[in-house]
Amino acid sequence: MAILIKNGTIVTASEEYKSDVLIDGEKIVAIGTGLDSRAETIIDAAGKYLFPGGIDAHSHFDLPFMGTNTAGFDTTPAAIVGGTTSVIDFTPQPAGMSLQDSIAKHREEAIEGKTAVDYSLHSMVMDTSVPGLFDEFGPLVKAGIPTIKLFLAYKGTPFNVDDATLYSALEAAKDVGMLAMTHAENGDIVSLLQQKLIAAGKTEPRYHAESRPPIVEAEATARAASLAKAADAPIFIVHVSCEDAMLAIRTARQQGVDIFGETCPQYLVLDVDYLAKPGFEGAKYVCSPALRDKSNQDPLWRALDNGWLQTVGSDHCGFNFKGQKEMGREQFTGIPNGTPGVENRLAILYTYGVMTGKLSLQRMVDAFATAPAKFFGMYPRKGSIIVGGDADIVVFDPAYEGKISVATSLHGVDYSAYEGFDEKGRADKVFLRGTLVADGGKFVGQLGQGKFIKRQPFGLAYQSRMSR
Ligand code: DUC
Ligand code: ZN
Ligand code: ZN
Repeated sequence: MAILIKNGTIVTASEEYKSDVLIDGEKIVAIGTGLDSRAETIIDAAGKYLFPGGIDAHSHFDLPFMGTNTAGFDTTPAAIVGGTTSVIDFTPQPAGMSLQDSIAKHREEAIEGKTAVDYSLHSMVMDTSVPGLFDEFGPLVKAGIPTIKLFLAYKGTPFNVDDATLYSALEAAKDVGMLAMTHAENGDIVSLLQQKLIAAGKTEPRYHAESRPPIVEAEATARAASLAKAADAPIFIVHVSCEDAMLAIRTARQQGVDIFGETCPQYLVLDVDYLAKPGFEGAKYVCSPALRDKSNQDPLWRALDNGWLQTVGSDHCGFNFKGQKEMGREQFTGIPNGTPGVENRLAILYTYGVMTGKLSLQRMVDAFATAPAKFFGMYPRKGSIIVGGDADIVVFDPAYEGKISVATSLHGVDYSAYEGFDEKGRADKVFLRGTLVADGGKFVGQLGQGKFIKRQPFGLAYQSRMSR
């Protein structure tokens, strides 16, 4: 069935122009002005932008973490109404299990038949005592999983790895086109500071930020960059939250290290004061890295606009306040880390970036869709509006004005981290592979419609190096 979207303004990572888009089946088959077609459905997009469907390369659906689980893939309609048509979810490695079995388990138990978005998975390297773990990288890449994640943070938990493990993983990864991603915080120092704060009776949510100050992130980021240099391998730093960590990435890249970075909406618009909200409400904002002093926000926007950081992922973690965040009432170290946000990525970038002049539309589209598609091996099938690509399209109404609220959210959790924030513009219609899945802010698709995306090995990212 053909669909013609007429009179819209297409925005890509490099251009903005008025054009029609013809969709046939799951693909974009023509782009041009005055397309004359006998399409069954014609949509007038005059006054609207057409953005590529967003790619959120950082989600945690159904993640067992800190003694509880995040909301599952049945809540992915939240992504769709927020203009995100694909996610790349992090797959934990249960103790003793191979990476490939961990991936199969996550797909079977958490995803298949449930997801509303197209999806892929990053493999989390956790239990390195499993024999032949690094030998799995090649088969994983062949199976369309060309990314691993390693945590320098979370000392004393199954997530944490040491420097030698990161270095060895980087060496093994580069040979097979695998890209290593790193959560860069100094786990030793965080653990020490946590113990000191708790011993001093400083147990409230706001001490979460004191236990992991910017220096623990900046130090681990610089160290990860050095290990990547030593291993002569590319590295991708997730959720960069502060100016100093961003500068560590920029400096290393200027010195020739193939290092890239992501930031997240929470670090662009929320700050450390949220953690001090009264009545334990600060727990809603406990995520790691921690929220920072507001002075970090403009440098992060500037880094995005200049391409010093390349992508924006949500780091979506759907924990309820009641029953889950409350697990840390006695002390902040018991609060499950993470904020929900898969629905809000486009709204925050457009309202607080584009509308304030901090981010160009092209850079927004790049960070929201195109750059993640390139880094993570989904381009050109996904990530742009391009003939032959999947018809993942957001018809964006810039005239819409509203507020973000838990009352209208599809996150499936009992609070919004952005409650009351303005929303200027919104995804009016969202197409996933040619099917209308959101209309007027409502989900009109089906759970189970999302498909697995087999991704290509790392390499295309080299074409999108922006500044050295
Ligand atoms: N940070 C979070 O805030 N939540 C989940 C994992 C992480 O690294
Ligand atoms: Zn992380
Ligand atoms: Zn994360």
